Amino acid sequence: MAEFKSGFVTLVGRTNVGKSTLLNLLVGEKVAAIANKVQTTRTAIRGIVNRENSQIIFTDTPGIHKPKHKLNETMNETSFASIPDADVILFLIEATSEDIGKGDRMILEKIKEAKRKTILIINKIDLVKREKLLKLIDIYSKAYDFEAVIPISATNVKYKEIILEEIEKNLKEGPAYYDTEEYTDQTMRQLAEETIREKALKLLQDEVPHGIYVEVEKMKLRKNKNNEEIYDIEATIYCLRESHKGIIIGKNGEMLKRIGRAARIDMEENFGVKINLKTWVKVKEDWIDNQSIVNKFKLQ
Ligand SMILES: Nc1nc2c(ncn2[C@@H]2O[C@H](COP(=O)(O)OP(=O)(O)OP(=O)(O)O)[C@@H](O)[C@H]2O)c(=O)[nH]1
Ligand SMILES: [Mg+2]
Repeated sequence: MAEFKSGFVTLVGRTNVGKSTLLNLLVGEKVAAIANKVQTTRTAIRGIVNRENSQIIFTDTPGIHKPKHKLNETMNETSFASIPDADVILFLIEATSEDIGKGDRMILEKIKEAKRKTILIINKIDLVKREKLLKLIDIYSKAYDFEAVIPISATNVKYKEIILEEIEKNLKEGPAYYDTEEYTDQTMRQLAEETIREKALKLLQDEVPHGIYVEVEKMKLRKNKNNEEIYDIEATIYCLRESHKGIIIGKNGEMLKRIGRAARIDMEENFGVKINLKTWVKVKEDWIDNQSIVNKFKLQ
């Protein structure tokens, strides 16, 4: 019989390279928020893949970026702190890169220090020509001794198995750390908060979405008149300024309704249960520089 393997795999990379997209692809469930904006992921999110002969526990991390405030600093710290703890690192870069940029070089230095097994994932190959890709592979292969270099498109499911097999090859014998039915260690409350934040990120513009955080105050399962199970969820979207509050609520409350509707549809699909979602918007100035609030996003 084949030995059972297990291990912790961390996804690291600059912001917006597609780490969360890849995590969701590998897990086969939506565990992390995705948006075409920088700094979508704020905290370490675990996704679990259970295979016949292995259990792989992934940690998605906030993208590395230039810090402007305490939240940013904490996000970078969370990502760098996850590197030495990993059995295998998935280092994601964008295929469109010409060279090893400053952010990627910084990540590579941390990987070198930690001396962890690392697989280089070159994402978004749908956006570049082959010659450019080969050049990039060459540059990176000279910079570090990667276990493997895999060019992919995280939006295409055909790459899933290739990556999982490569990871499995690099894992050691070990037990299943999590129940094999589980695919994340996030609570439903955290998933609900992330879903609402993702919709706000997608629908809002400029600096507004980066200054928000979501807190679910109530989550209660009940039966409705037709004896169907329904979750009552109440959440508050905190933002930095009165003007932001106005934008989030929108004319006649339209924007908040859109955010709520999109979040509800997503959650009903992911949780497999009807949802009754109520949302409020409140201003909490300077929360982004408030260490005790920001600690909420620290690596657990
Ligand atoms: N064209 C293309 N776009 C992709 C691919 N993978 C991801 N994206 C897009 O890239 C954007 C960022 O994806 P995310 O998964 O949120 O990126 P991230 O690295 O988690 O970003 P942060 O959480 O901010 O660090 C989204 O709009 C994705 O749809 C890909 O293979 N090709
Ligand atoms: Mg992300």
